[in-house]
Amino acid sequence: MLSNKSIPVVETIAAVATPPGIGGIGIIRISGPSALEIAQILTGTTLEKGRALFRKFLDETAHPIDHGLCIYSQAPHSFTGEHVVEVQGHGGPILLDMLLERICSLGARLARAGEFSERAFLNGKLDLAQAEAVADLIESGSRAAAKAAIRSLEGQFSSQVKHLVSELIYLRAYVEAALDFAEEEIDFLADSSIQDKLDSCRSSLDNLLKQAERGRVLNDGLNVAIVGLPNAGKSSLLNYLAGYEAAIVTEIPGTTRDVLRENISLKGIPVRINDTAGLRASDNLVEQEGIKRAWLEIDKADTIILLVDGNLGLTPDDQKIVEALVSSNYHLIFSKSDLLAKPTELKVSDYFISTKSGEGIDALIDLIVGKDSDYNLDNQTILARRRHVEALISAQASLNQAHLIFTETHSGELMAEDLRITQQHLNEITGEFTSDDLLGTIFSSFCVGK
Ligand SMILES: Nc1nc2c(ncn2[C@@H]2O[C@H](COP(=O)(O)OP(=O)(O)OP(=O)(O)O)[C@@H](O)[C@H]2O)c(=O)[nH]1
Ligand SMILES: [Mg+2]
Repeated sequence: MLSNKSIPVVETIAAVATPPGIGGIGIIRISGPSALEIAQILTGTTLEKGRALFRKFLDETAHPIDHGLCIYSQAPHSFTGEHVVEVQGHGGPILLDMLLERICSLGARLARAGEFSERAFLNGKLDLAQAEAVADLIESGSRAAAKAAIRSLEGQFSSQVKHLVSELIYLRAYVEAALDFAEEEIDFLADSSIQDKLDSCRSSLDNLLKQAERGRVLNDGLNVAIVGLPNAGKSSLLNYLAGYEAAIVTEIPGTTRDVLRENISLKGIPVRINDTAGLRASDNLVEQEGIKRAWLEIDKADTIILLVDGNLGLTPDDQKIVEALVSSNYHLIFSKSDLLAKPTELKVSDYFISTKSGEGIDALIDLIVGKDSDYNLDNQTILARRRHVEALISAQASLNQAHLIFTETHSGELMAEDLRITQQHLNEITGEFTSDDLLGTIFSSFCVGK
């Protein structure tokens, strides 16, 4: 006997799509197979696809709860790819609750966070990077980020990933063909066109990674830690950049204990500046705790500003800090240049600043956010997430490995495997190869109604 038990039933979902609170209009979105039927019972009328119709929204006794526009989008021509009806009533929270309750009593259930976007993804209306761009566009913290997010949403990021994947598929086909004709493998791999294709993939990937890293910074902001010996001028720098006296500044070494954080914007990029306790050996419990926290900030920072008192120059104690900084993402900056009799005593390549005169601060900002990083002027920037950058870094590592094998061992089999892994990492970005767990994590971070 035939049974349809294994076919999952698609439920119709509904949620308020406008933000909570009072507003002129409040929108409820209904999506799924029964969306039209529910809306037609709700309005007691027939709806037509693609037309905004003014209707009353009725309760079970046919009394109006509210009235407004109803817009029906027929599957698959809707955001989710399913039948969708948007019910636009007045924007009062109680009213919208009543409407939503009525819609649920007609057969819909409340949507989970991100469920509309998840359905759009599952129905092939958006790829994963585009679905993420919807959330990032809504949450963008600056104009530059919003502009970059719409570019990602319109597919500028995904199309570059897809282009790279098709280059890789071509290369894989070439290498795998060589494996199928094992005796001729050496000849195949000696073919200079493989080298050319490999080089082309590597340079496209490097370029995409640079763009994604910029997009990630625009999305998340940069985390900058100011560190150094006590009295180096760290808190003075924080205050200068923040534009007000956020931190206590005194000539007593060891003034700052807690980490002080200020969110600022440098050249259109959101930056979080963290001022930390001076790093030195201390018997004081409170200071010890501050120093411990300073090291935690160092671990988390995208960029570290290691401030050194310009009057004293690089002392053995500064040298110890340099040695303890395992990562290379720090800039050594000399402070208090206004006190230097002859700043030229320093090497030309050294950076020096003064928070008294403002000298060197513009150059320091360039150092933090990158010299040519006016994201507002750039109309190429795409918005990306840390997840995308990590996938591109993994793809780069396996592609470099494939290159190494190609140049050194000429093993077609190993090379084919690395190319396969590279492609898999790239597919994680657009969602063609993504675990259900990851999808769950991504979509549940969206808000309800999105
Ligand atoms: N002339 C001059 N003095 C500065 C400058 N920056 C800081 N100072 C002075 O240096 C002393 C220490 O400054 P802070 O900003 O408190 O130094 P800090 O690195 O935060 O010190 P701790 O919190 O103790 O680790 C204060 O007396 C500041 O006025 C500068 O650019 N020029
Ligand atoms: Mg301080």
